[in-house]
Amino acid sequence: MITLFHRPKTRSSRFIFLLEELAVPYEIRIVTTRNRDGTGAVDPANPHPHGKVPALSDDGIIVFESPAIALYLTDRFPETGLGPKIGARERGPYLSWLSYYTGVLEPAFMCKFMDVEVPRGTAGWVAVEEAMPAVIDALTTRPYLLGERFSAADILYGTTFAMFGQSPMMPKSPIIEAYVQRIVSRPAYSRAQARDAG
Ligand SMILES: N[C@@H](CCC(=O)N[C@@H](CS)C(=O)NCC(=O)O)C(=O)O
Repeated sequence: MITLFHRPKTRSSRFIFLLEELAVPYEIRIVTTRNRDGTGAVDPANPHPHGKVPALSDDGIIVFESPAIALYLTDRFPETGLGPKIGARERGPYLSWLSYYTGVLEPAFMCKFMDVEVPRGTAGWVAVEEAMPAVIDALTTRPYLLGERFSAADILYGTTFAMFGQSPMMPKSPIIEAYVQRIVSRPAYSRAQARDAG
């Protein structure tokens, strides 16, 4: 059985979306996490090494960190077509966008949020102002990051942009707005939202 360690309305919510897309049996285990204001506590039941969410257990095999969970699940259920198989040409862009999400885009957004300047030429990531044009460029000629095919990478990017859409941190872009609409109009997204609400 797949168990998602989850705290409602956090980064783990998008894995309810992915699991709904995959249409495989899963259970949700609600855990506590630390809060920004110093309240809250790591839940001893959560297998993530820092007590963060998401974390996943697949019959005791533990997977943590969002891109790893996305890749694990789409490899585990290849017949669902939500991630290109090993050896497929699209696998290159798939791995690239998954890694870019965690290695570049999230640090870029966090720097902006915390008002920290990204040191040019030394940090492994770039500022939001440089990262977003790369994503927009990729989505200018195609509906999804991999082309015509929706993948788990779009779940990470689409839900992030949906969340930051109204924030001044996010550069306004009709390309991104249309992309977010494509992602949030999926029936699995609505089912996940309902499940996340309890
Ligand atoms: N790098 C992790 C980040 C996970 C993360 O920071 N999750 C937040 C919730 S949105 C959390 O668990 N925060 C509690 C804490 O930092 O202790 C991933 O992408 O999976």
